[in-house]
Amino acid sequence: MSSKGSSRRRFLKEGVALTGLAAAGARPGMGQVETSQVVKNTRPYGERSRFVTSARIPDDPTSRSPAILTPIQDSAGIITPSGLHFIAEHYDGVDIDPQQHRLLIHGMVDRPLIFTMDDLKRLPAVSRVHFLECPGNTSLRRSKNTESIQQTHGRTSCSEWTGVLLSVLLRRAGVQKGASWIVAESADRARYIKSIPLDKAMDDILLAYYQNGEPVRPEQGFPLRLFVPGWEAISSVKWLRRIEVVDQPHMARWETITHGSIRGDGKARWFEFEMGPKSVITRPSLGQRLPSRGYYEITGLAWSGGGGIRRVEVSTDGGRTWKDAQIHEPVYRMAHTRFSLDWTWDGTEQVIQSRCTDERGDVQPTLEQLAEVWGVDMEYWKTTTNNVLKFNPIFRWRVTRDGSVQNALFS
Ligand SMILES: Nc1nc2c(c(=O)[nH]1)N[C@H]1C(S)=C(S)[C@@H](COP(=O)(O)O)O[C@H]1N2
Ligand SMILES: [Mo]
Repeated sequence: MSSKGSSRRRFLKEGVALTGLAAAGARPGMGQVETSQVVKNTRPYGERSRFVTSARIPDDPTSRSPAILTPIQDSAGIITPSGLHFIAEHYDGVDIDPQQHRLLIHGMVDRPLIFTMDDLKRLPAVSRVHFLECPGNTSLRRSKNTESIQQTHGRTSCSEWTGVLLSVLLRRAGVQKGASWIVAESADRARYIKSIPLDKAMDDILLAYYQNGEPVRPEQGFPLRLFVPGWEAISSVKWLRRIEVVDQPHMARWETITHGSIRGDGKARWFEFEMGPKSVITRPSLGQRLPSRGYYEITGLAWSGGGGIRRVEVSTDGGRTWKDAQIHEPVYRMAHTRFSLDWTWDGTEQVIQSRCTDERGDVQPTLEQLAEVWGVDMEYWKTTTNNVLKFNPIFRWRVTRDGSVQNALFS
């Protein structure tokens, strides 16, 4: 962003007043208490400061297995701490002893194989930073009736995943001619099953056993999960125990009834796979309140199943004009990407929004463009009871005169 330098300087000048004010009543080190060696010794696995309270929340406390949402509004950089990764599962999870765990690869292969976790870890490992996003993230229903960005956008997280490429195992097993799909199955009670085209399996699918430098968390599928970069998170089978190579999809309930997206004409879309380009301003965002007029750094995240984020534009005037936001390094393919823009709020009502473009040139659509794709009119979004999944329109927040931030998507 070319204007970055000068607006920084302007901010620093304006900022003098702010800093001076705070310093009057403060002294360095106020509020500090010494911790003892005893505290340090009893924490072989560290905890965050007791003053840090950012937390996941359930989307529906009355549900037996509610989704647990990432506090995306508190995020900085691009990595979601493992303890704040969103959780979505049908029924409950499962507690697996990694010594006992086995992975079976069979079906249309020359040599069916069984791997222990130690076998898998002996193979060459790769580490990749990728987002995971439930297709229900920002679904139409959730985009309307929520009070915080955590509720609208909390079904996506981004981690460094380490494991072995599925293609390595499939080559060892020897995929037979005519095979075109794999079916992955979980070890939990749900017997979660997902069909995935073989091409993707031979490309970049990971069998992940590490997440952010330590074993995958139990909620994320310990000791082994499938990780399918850029695709609907429903493909990333947790607690993975079996992969069958086949010549047609399984049509399991989790890929048909549960995760189909109902169209305007009542039919459902199945097997859509890739997540479209999406971005959102996380600060200021729905549920927050700006304490006073003046300088703010608008910041947010952008991601796309289509590859790397190349451009993010931000509008602070209801979409009349757009400015290129600064894209922060590092930028990984199919990963959350941090962007920011300097902004001075003058105390009047403003609508702020972001849109992103990925490496293929795909641009995050407007509501109008999405309506066209869906073959519906703009009224449909307001009136339908269908919960449209993979809903990725440009999101708008309204900063009102009292500083509170509201959802302006449909107004
Ligand atoms: N075994 C199993 N894998 C699963 C699921 C599940 O219920 N069971 N849920 C899927 C869905 S709907 C999503 S959105 C992602 C969520 O992954 P996470 O809980 O690690 O965030 O896991 C997918 N993999
Ligand atoms: Mo999901």
